[in-house]
Amino acid sequence: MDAHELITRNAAEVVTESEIEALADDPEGKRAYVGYEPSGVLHIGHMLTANKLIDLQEAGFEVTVLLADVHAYLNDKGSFEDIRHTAERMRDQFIAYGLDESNTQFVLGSDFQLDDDYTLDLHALELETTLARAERAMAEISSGDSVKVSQAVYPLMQALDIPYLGVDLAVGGMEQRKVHMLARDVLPSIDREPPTSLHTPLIADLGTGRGKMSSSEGVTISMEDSREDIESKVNDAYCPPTADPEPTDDGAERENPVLQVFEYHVFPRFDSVTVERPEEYGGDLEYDAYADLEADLESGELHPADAKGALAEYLDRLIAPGRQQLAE
Ligand code: IYR
Repeated sequence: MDAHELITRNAAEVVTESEIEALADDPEGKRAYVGYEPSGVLHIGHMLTANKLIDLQEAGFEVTVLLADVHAYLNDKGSFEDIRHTAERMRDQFIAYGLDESNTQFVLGSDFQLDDDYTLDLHALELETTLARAERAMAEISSGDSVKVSQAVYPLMQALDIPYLGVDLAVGGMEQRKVHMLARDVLPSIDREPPTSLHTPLIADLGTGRGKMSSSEGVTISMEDSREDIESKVNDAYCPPTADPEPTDDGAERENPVLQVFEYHVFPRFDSVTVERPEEYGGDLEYDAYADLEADLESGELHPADAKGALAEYLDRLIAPGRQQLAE
């Protein structure tokens, strides 16, 4: 796979295509980053952007993981002391998951976001941004119903992180896109370059195929799960046997989260996937590419129960090193 394919595979969007092409032409020594509000234990949402960081490392990039303690504090995630403590646990989880330790820089937000220069630049961005714009940028990130001033400051700090960390590429889930668009618009006002960004898709809730999989609601998979937990969650997952998921009562769209997890989590990390089946049902199936597995599920050649069995097995393999690290 060439650098451009590694950088863009499974991305929902890149901004802009020509800027990504320029990075792909000469990726050696370029730096990409993702910021995470510390939560201690990695879950499947973190793993999705981490997979992209692993792709980028393979393409020649250096990687920064921002443990965004100040952002978590602004987003009402607890006391600053607790958040900081949690951040320390997260670092080891990322390494256990498979980020290349020799090529990953971990930075705590509070190590630079409280400096004088940063604060003054932040105030300059505050002068450039309407409350309505900041609020819109946060719509898919903020927790809580009522908008606090802290939530208007949050996206401006996220924008400022990009030049302060000196990165060439900002990576995040699709819920981060409006913050990155805001960054493109406001950073030139303080003589900084508009940043290039890459967004990973949102994965539907495992149980229902609706909305987005997250740790706060619905079913998620985390490094704390035992093999049995994973098996039972995957077993209960929504996985219609045909290409047309059943409509919901309210007409909302549904995805097949079992297929999504194969596509975004399993195939990027394994060269091939074996679905074990008893001889009487046709014996084992071997897939080198996600599209073949999808086609077989949708044609009925592959039964959802067999697909789920394989998914639990491969998820368990992805999670085992993190589970082991938590036990140490
Ligand atoms: N908004 C992210 C956390 C975050 C991301 C970046 I990229 C930053 O520079 C700072 C914070 C989240 O929703 O988890």
